[in-house]
Amino acid sequence: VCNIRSCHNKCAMAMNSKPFTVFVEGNIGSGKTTFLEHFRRFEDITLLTEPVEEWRNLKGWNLLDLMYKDTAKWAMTFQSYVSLTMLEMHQRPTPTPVKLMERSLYSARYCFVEHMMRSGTIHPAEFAVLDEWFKFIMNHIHIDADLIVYLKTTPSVVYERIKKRARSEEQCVPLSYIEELHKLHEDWLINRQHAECPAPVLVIDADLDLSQITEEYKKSEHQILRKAV
Ligand code: DCP
Repeated sequence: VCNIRSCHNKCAMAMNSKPFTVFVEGNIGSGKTTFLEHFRRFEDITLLTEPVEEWRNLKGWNLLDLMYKDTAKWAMTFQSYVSLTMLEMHQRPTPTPVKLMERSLYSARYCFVEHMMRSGTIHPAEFAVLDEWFKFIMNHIHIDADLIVYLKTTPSVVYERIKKRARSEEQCVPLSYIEELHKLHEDWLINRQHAECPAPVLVIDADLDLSQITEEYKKSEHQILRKAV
């Protein structure tokens, strides 16, 4: 393996090795999509934004909307489809040395499904099925993970953003849900309460507004592009 740090990316590619894989995680409205867009200017990065549009249109059905309108009935179906689309993203062949993904199978399980189980939204039997799928995937399919970027936010800040962006399905999302999701992200990424935290975590202050956030995003560039600062 070439030891020259600055050419490591190219060498890795020439050797046909796996891309350096980064998951971007954080609460709803924490700016994951904006963060990914910041990296569009760089060569050699594959950006995989979350397949929200697929969740909104599966053969004409808006699963995200069904899930928010009747959570007890649709949460299991929705999370099952989220897992499938996330697995497809994890598996997607990447022709570049760096792969930047919005969310992962891990946050689906440790934040969203965990919340549904703890709040009683899904039946323990439904949780058991989702959990068995998750464990089977973890035990039998290799999921590349080299770095997690955690866009850390204050619940009240993202709550205001969610109200402002007015995604129709999210109109009824209460602050308490955002607070609980925040705690689950913290438990997973900061307090390490689950066995699996698959990669080192880089924490970014994502409370800053758009005019200031670029400077904050820049701080992560060298770790993602793996160049000397
Ligand atoms: N969602 C869910 N279960 C998951 C993943 C997402 O219920 N396993 C829901 C929560 C949101 C919508 O899907 O209503 C999209 O959530 P994300 O936080 O993943 O994406 P955002 O678009 O909010 O990200 P950001 O604003 O940070 O770019």
